[in-house]
Amino acid sequence: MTAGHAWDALPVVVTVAPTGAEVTRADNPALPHTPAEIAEDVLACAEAGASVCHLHVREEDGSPSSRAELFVDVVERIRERSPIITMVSTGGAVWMPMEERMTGLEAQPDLAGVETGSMNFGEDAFVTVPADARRVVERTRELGIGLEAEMFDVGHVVAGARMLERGELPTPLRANVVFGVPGGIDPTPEGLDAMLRPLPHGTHWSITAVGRHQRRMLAIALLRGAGGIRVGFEDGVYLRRGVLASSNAELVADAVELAQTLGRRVATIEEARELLACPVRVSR
Ligand code: KMH
Ligand code: ZN
Repeated sequence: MTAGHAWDALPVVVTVAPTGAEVTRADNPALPHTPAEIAEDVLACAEAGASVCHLHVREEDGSPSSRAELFVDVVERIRERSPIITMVSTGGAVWMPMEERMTGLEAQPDLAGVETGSMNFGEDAFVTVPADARRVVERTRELGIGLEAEMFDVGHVVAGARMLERGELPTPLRANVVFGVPGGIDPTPEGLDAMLRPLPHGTHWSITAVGRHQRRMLAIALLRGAGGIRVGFEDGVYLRRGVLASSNAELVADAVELAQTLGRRVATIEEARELLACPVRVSR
């Protein structure tokens, strides 16, 4: 919840994460790979109610990429046709060194993610030491890009709160709390309590959940006043148990319906820009 809003009056920011770095076309054949495919998907998602897109890029063969020109291409294609808020990942893929994870910033998106801690990510180590996070913050400051902290466990929330106190993260804190990654916090109501407890007052928080508890976690968070929810192939390829989603837009439409069923209004892109304190862009 953000200060100044009754929890049920706060419009919900719907984010789509269309591609990610781990999911493949073997998981869902509709996964977009190229900048053109990703942009096309994002536009359909904006039509369906998404106001933010969280972007990773892929090579044409589907392998995760860190080429800045692919980020520039996808951000430009989206901006030509939609005011949707663009956000790039600096999480990348687990095997990417930090400098490769940061290349998306050169596309000058509206927002970027920043990891505030390290963890196991399935069988791999996903490492972001404090100096890495500060590097991301510094480059986003130079380029006038807003930030969303990506938090996969309680220690990441505590670290993000400390960074905010030290002025190392911009205010207001925008936090995305992520549930269900093996190695991270468990997707349970108690897990949500634990993640929300250290969040500073006035944080705009959204929820991501992966795996079979996704819909339930989103519902619980919506009832707890979440400011945002995230869906898309990065987080899950199924619409329902055993039913593959036909597109990212279908997942967004379903998330919008869930929010509305629970009495929550979905934010327009303009509202989302304000809620997420997106820097106003003069060029690009
Ligand atoms: N692909 C994961 C290792 C993020 O974008 O901030 C990291 C990730 C998180 O996707
Ligand atoms: Zn991501």
